[in-house]
Amino acid sequence: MSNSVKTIYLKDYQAPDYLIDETHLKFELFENFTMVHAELHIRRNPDKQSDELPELVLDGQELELLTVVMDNVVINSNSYTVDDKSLTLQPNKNSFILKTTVRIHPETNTALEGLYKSNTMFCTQCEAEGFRKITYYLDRPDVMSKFTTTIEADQQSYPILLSNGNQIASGQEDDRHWATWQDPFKKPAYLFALVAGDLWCVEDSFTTMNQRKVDLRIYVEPENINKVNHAMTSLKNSMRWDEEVYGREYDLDIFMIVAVSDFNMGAMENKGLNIFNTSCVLARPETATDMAHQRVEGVVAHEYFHNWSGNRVTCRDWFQLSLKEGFTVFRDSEFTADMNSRTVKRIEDVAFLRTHQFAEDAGPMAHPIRPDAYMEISNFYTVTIYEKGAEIIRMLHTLLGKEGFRKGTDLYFERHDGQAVTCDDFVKALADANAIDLTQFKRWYSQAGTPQLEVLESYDSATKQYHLTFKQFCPPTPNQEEKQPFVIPVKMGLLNKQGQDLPLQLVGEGTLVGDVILITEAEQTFTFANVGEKPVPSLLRDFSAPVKLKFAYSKDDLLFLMQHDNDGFNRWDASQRLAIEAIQQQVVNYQAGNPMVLDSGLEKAYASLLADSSLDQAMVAEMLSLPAENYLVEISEVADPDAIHAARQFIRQQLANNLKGQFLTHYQANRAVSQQEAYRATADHIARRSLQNMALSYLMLTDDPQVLTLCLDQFKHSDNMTEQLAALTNLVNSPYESEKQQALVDFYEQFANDPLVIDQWFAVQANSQAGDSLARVVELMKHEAFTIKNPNKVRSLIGAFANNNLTGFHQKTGAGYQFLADQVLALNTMNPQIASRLLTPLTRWRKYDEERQQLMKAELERIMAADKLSSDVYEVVNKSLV
Ligand code: B3K
Ligand code: ZN
Repeated sequence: MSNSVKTIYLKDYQAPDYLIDETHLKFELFENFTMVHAELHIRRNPDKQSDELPELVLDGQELELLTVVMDNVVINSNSYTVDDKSLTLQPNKNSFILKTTVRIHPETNTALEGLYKSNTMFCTQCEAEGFRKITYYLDRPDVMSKFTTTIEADQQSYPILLSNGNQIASGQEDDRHWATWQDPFKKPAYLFALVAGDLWCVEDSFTTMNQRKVDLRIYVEPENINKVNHAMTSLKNSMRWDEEVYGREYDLDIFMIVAVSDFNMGAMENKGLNIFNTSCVLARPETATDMAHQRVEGVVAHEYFHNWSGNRVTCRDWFQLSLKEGFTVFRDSEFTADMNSRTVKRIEDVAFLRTHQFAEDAGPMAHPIRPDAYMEISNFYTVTIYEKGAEIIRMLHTLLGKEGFRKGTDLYFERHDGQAVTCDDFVKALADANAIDLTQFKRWYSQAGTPQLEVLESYDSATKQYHLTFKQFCPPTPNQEEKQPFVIPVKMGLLNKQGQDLPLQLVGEGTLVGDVILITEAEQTFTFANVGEKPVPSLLRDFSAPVKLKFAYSKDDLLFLMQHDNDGFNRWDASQRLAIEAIQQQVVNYQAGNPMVLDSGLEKAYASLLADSSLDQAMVAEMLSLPAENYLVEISEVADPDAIHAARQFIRQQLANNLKGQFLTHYQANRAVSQQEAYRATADHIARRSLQNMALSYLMLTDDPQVLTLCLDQFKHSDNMTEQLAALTNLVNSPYESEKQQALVDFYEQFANDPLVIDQWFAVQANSQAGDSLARVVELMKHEAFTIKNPNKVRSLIGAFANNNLTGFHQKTGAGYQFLADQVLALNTMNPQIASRLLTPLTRWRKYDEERQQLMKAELERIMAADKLSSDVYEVVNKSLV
């Protein structure tokens, strides 16, 4: 199979020969099989005329074809061809009705793509190419059709029958019942959804800006009915926000969300019937952390926003995926920023981008946000398409300004409503609405890699001129040696000695709009006039472009920016640069066998952060958290996992010892409030808890029995998961063996009936810094609560270990690599998408020393040599070994 995997190119795109105006589906659901009857109203694509009628090639996989009828004439099997990917027919008319019946097996579908079962319910996942596992179809996003769907099933086992749109009929016969749903909006097959099960729902309503009442329903399995309030509130907030910020109103009379336990990703935006991973819907204080609450809010918003950016205006082909994903991530991150703390959200997003997307951009799977080739589209739901895609949209927002951007999106939605379009169409709408040329900007769509932006300064006190020279360079990526200069908006300020922003007055060449300068050349100098003293530049404020900024800041500059910059993001960034420098020096000491030392500047900076009561607690917590190990890997030439871990840990330890008093004061003050006030998932409460837990994690390094008592108290007597899980995490990483074991047992007993909490329990152990973590993970795979068939379990145990447990995964014996490869092979046939995702850490082999490289490569080669590799796994392994 592996060598039959083909590469698909954007340049080969052809409009479809046929269109499907109407799609009528009937599902008969049974325990051992499902019958799917499809009636397709097909006609030739008027835009593609030729003399002869072309063949009709319908996509279909794993379908048992029973009948084919064209315009009421049964077609016998001599008149069509079927292979494992398609059904080919020769039509004799320009328009006709094609009816097919197929038998499928959702009950044995472990790939969780197409129609499958999660626990006892039936559900679907069709994006990107899952619909072809349901029936023969033109399974491509530029074929948009009006769907009518009838579902018939056993009444007792499946009392709830749902599909897209509005329910228009229903009935009952003996022990079976049926319901018919109709979606008035044309849509591609990837947005089709079906659910059948024994579900309960919470109902609410939303009145739109034009006073239309929309029914809102969130369906869950009965035991989860008390965990949907947060998702419902998030949904209503999202609907209001999209009206206020984008002028977008919801368009059906009903909006439904269904939560399922077995789901390959977070959620799916099917028209009117979103299907969610339970982890992105269910949240209540006792079982979900603050982070989980925020994830629910963000994902609910993301899927809801797709109703316009994705569904009403969809993608022409899958190369355009970022058209809907980048834009929608930008929309949801702005929503979250408006609902919570804007600066904290920006910090979190940038930390994520730098750790994960920069690493992807520097690795074998690097691709532009609009790729020009792929083998398996499922492999392209990446941090590049999503998160870098969102950064590109953010830059457009910066370039056009709030009003200009809104004019652009208004034109985009108006011009392309009901169409399947391209990234070019999106940029053109923005350009047309603002009469601006975005030709050069579009290089961000076609060139992969993270540009480096090196900045040099010079100050002339005689002329009072300050010069900044920018040099951009983008390293080569697979199939792209040379890059053209990007348009890079740099939001900036020049700080005087008092820490105030000087007015920016540009002289000579270059563009300055507000506080944003535009870099367009490979090398470019900007001159600022009337600068009375040598300033400290604050560059790339708010992280205005996804680049690696290099500027030779002195330690004093960084300390100064940390305290004075009026851009919160850059204050945090200065703290990170300072910490990185301190850690990297200790990496060198560790490797040379020299004693490690704590930089006094860093300690002083942390002490003053802790002493400054005027600061936002969330900001203090962000600034006190050292850069993640994974990020330290990403910025290393050759990453040494043991040295990185030891250096970072050493600094944490020293800070803990030296600033113990201050940490304790913050801890106790915040813990006291937590004990008095009921939990709320609001920004101020979250900020307080994150500082409290940050302080606790430092304090636990001081080996003080009194701190252990505090930690145990927090573990046992918290009314919320944020505090309880933080305490558990600290215990698991502590030297207090018996307390740790007891806490793990108690936690499991307390939450054994809540799979999402048990996922956390697995993850905490997978991330454990105890030396035997791999053995523990292997043992936990045999635990009664673990099953490799459930993606959440795989992610929380295997994924957490391989991605986050740096020293455990990269142990020198190669046992971590071998373990991961074994799991990839086990999942390859069972669930190719999950198998392929799990591979990510192995694809980064070039980052490590020669010995580890060999060990990692050997595992990739072992996977490559295996029988029957899925296209998903094949593509990633193949590209990683090139
Ligand atoms: N559009 C879906 C992702 C589908 C992934 C298919 N392998 C979720 C989202 O981005 O909203
Ligand atoms: Zn999305």
